[in-house]
Amino acid sequence: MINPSLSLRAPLSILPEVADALATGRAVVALESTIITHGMPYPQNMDMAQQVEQDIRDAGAVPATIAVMGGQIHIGLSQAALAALAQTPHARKLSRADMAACLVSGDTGATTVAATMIAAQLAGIDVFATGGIGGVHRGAETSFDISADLTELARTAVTVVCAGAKAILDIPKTLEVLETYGVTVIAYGQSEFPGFWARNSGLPAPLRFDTAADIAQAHLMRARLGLAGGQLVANPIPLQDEIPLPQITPMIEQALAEAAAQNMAAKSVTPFLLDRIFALTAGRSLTANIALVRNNARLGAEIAQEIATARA
Ligand code: PSU
Repeated sequence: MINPSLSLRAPLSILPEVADALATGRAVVALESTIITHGMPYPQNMDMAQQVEQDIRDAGAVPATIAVMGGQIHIGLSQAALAALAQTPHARKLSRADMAACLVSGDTGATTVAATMIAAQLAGIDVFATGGIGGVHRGAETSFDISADLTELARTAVTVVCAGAKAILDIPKTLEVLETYGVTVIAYGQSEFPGFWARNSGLPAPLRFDTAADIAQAHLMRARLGLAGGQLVANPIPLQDEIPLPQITPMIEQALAEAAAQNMAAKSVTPFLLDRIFALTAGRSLTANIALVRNNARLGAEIAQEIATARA
């Protein structure tokens, strides 16, 4: 359900297909746009965005890609808007801190996990699928670089499906912070926390569920308990698409060393590292990234349908 007290005031522009699905209680899956503008090069980013929307439709749910344009938070993008966004190289990368300011300025802004969660909650969407979340960066004990995605998971009641965390982050510290914040972290179908490009990370997941129905029930139970905050579902990349940990680890280490040598900081760190790892893996990281986002979209659609059925 749309939260009327919030959404009446928020400048939301909801695509008719999405508005119809929300009004009739059908399953909707939110998608972020930073992965389009900052996570992948053109034209692969546009192909990925269209393919992922199709995957969600094929799985029986309605996709809602979210972005800020022209002073409105768009919940669902037309094909033309999606294509335009994929070719906007200087879109702002929005999080909680700068979303309102971007709406005021009228600039085009891509939503990170944090900003997409805020928009999804305003629109009444429970489930959001993406590739990777931001987390605690390596060296955070001195840089204090911790993604606002983690704080958002602590306060906004959306279930986020990702493929685990990338080893460009400090994964043990990321899991520690999520635990401190009371975020439900669930590995899907395995006991180990997945490592994005690799199915494993060497770390146990806090929780494991094997069905979308159980994940949906846990989402609804959090609401019944009145708990703020969301769930993070970590869905391992399909076996045929993974870059095993021993192969990807040295490339991650090299990219991190280059980022440090070039004094990369704040919002530019993640896009820089993704770009370098793309080059070092000769493009394989991108193929894997697309495969895992599609896999997450399909699981997100299943969870959203289970939630819709339970509410009907
Ligand atoms: N991880 C990816 N691709 C991405 C991102 C993360 O594999 O595009 C984006 C997401 O939008 C995420 C954001 O919310 O980066 C985190 O950025 P930061 O670390 O600056 O908070």
